[in-house]
Amino acid sequence: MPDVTRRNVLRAGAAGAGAALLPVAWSAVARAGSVAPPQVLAADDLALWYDEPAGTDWLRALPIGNGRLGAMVFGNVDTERLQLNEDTIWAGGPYDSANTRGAANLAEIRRRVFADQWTQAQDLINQTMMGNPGGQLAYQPVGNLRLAFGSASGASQYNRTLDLTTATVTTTYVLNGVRYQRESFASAPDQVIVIRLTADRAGSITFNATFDSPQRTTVSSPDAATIGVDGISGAMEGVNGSVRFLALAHAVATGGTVSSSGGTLRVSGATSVTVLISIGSSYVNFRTVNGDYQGIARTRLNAARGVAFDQLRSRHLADYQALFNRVTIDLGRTAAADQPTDVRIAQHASTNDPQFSALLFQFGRYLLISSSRPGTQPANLQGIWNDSMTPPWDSKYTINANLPMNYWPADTTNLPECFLPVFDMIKDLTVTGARVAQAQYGAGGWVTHHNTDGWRGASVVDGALWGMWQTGGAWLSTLIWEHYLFTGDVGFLSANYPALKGAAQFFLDTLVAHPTLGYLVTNPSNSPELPHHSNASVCAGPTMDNQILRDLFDAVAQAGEVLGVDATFRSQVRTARDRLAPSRVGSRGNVQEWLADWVETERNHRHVSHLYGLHPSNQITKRGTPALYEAARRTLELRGDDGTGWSLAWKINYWARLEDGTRAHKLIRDLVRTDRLAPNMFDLHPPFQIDGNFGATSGIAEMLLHSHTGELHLLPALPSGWPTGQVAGLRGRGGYTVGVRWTSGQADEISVRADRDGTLRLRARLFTGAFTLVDATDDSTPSTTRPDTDVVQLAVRAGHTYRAARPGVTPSPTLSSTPTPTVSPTLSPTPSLTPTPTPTVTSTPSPSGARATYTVTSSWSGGFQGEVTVTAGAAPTRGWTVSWTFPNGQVISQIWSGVHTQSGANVRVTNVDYNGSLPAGGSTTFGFIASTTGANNPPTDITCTTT
Ligand code: FUC
Repeated sequence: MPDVTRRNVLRAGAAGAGAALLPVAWSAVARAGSVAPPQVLAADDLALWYDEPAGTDWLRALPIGNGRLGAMVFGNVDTERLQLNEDTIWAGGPYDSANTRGAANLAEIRRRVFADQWTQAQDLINQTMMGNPGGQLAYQPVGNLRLAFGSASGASQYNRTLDLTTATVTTTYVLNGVRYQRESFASAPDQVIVIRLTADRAGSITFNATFDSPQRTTVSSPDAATIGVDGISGAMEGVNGSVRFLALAHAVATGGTVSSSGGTLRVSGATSVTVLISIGSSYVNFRTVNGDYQGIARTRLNAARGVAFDQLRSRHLADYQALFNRVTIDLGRTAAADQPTDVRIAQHASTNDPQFSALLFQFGRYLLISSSRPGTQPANLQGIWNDSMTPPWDSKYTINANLPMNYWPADTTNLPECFLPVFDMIKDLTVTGARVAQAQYGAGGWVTHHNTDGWRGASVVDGALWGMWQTGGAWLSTLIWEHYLFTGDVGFLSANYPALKGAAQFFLDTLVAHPTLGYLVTNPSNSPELPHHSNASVCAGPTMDNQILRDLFDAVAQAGEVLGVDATFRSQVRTARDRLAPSRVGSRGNVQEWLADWVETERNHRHVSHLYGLHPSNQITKRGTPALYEAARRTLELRGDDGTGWSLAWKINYWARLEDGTRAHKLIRDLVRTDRLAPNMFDLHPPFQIDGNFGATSGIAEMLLHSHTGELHLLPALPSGWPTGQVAGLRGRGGYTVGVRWTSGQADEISVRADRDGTLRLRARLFTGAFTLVDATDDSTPSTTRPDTDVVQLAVRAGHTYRAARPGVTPSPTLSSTPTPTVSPTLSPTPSLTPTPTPTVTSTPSPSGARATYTVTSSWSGGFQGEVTVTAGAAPTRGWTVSWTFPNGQVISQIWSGVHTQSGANVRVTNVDYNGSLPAGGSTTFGFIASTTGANNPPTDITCTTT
């Protein structure tokens, strides 16, 4: 395997143009008389659908994923292709990115920057401060599974969908009088990808299945119904490929025959077939790659083989829908939704298609659920979907814009669990980043620059112009506090506080006083990727750095207060914070991007970093800093609307924060164009970059709800294009679940459920007229104050839902589910524990109040899997905890929705769903997969509690 020439990729894309990678803009023609297929209507139009297969075009294939495993499903009639990914298959192997030449040149670099000798400073950075190696390593594919069916000639009634409500890709067609159907999904509970093939005439399914891969691999037939591909990741940047992987595909058929030899799986004359795909990787963490990848692949396949397809599917649905169903959105529907998805994109500029915004919003949530789950890698530049050994920008993590924006919708759209991989990554970076801080700056704490990869590279890469940006770790650390603001989870804050503190420590150690202005500034750094003079981006104290550091220092000080720790450190960071340069209005009425009032060399540059203070931060607000707020608007006018896919998505969020729904909506329309959205709705930089999808979802949420100034502001940027609609389940900082319904651009009804006791400020135009406000949980009328004409303030109680409405408006049952804290869950029927022998439950569930307890004893060894189904009683319920405790000796390899902790000799697995809701009679399933190092370690004391 030749060393991947990453620099070539970089050259094509580093300036952001990506010219060599530009896909040709595509087109699609409206279908006369088209109507959405019944299954799309059944999904309330929350489905992507097409009347043609993807052919060879990856950007027409449809993504499925369970956070760890990903596949692009092509849906071709003659040969189905599943292009496969596993989220830890990275080129190279563990490496230490710190440059051991030390910090000796830092003083001279700083001197040159302060002397306005920027290019000379960059030269010295390129000579002395680059990481080792000078670039990072790529995320790589596993390969493809192809099912060859034979000729497609004569196929008709073709249709394929990606149903976002079930996370399933379905392909149907009629061939030789037989209706065929394929359903594919990636199951998180069972950790396999499942393809179900059915036909309406017995014995009609015949195909050969094979693996192929661009990696160094060998294929095999491990048994009579299974094929495998065993490989190792590629070398790159002089680092040998070291991640080993095994993918297995196994077929179970009803009717017909199945055989496997020489790496080919043959299915003949079957009536239905289930193909299970399992993938194991040797990546354990950024330092270790000796995992039992073959054991993992086999254990997961063997466990799934014992589960009937219906059960696999129902577990997948329960797991996925527990996340996806938390937010519903309806922006109205027009006949535009009766065209296939690619046609809708191609026509978007000339049609009124409000449902497409709802689809785009939910597609981003779908992609986050599918690419980022507790215990997995964070979503990279392509989520988890990549077919190339040399993907654009290595498909890694770009921190100066892209990685943070991937997670903007995580909390606001009620997917807090999907955020967790980022905090695991931050923890890794505190280790590698501490090495870089020490070696390259002689500083304590930890630092990360503008990129990282699977190995948690933390040094300066790609050249000073792009890479010499110090505040990557600082920005990531602010996400800890941000997440805490939504969840109020003190345990989480405490566990992640060391990372926050370490990020701040680095800057306490490295900020320097500006020689003339006196401010404490970063030096050297840049305003991401934008030269302020010809070929010179490096500078001291760019506005974005100052804004990020203000947030970082505030966060660490407030976290220290919450946790009651580090009083001295707190006052140190507060002192440093007060010496940072404020954001300023420049000569053009704009927000100044640098300390000096320079004019950017590229007026329409894609990065608008200095408005970080407007979004995601709250340093620039309409009512708090009116002058800067106006300057932010002027900045956006000067920069212009156009940009890369992700840049457009940033601007949706910006205009939403500027409370300009018309302009935010215009930016959505700019993003829904054939040069910015692929036929499969993947956002195009171009090329494909998933951040634009996540940014769009975040932007739509920001148009409907703000919570960044200590209040909930409903419909702050509602465009006239969405005159009537409803959204439910959005989350606000402070721990609120929010729903709102509107007609003619005006809220009719607002619902807010509080997680905690506190004071709630609600801002909405509704409050400027007549309205009613009740505590819907106990039917009382809360007393209110009116700090502003459109603001109501009230004391709220944990678990209570408050409803404001225009007089005479009938409460909508779908806006919030009424909490019924007295409901007892049932664990039904008994905890299911596999494999055999089935563990013995020695006490039956005895729900008392909102709690049920089991004691379980049994013998077991090897792989282990357990799950509990929580069923609501006669009334809906919200919020529950399921926990298992069992003796030490297990390795928890996968859990969904929750955390595991080790306390003394016990491992405790806690599956928490504190935001989900269950309708009356509804149920959801929680579980984990563990492997053991010893036998006879049964779980004990399974409890379930609801709140
Ligand atoms: C930054 C951006 C580019 C691209 C890359 C992945 O370098 O400036 O536009 O998004 O990250």
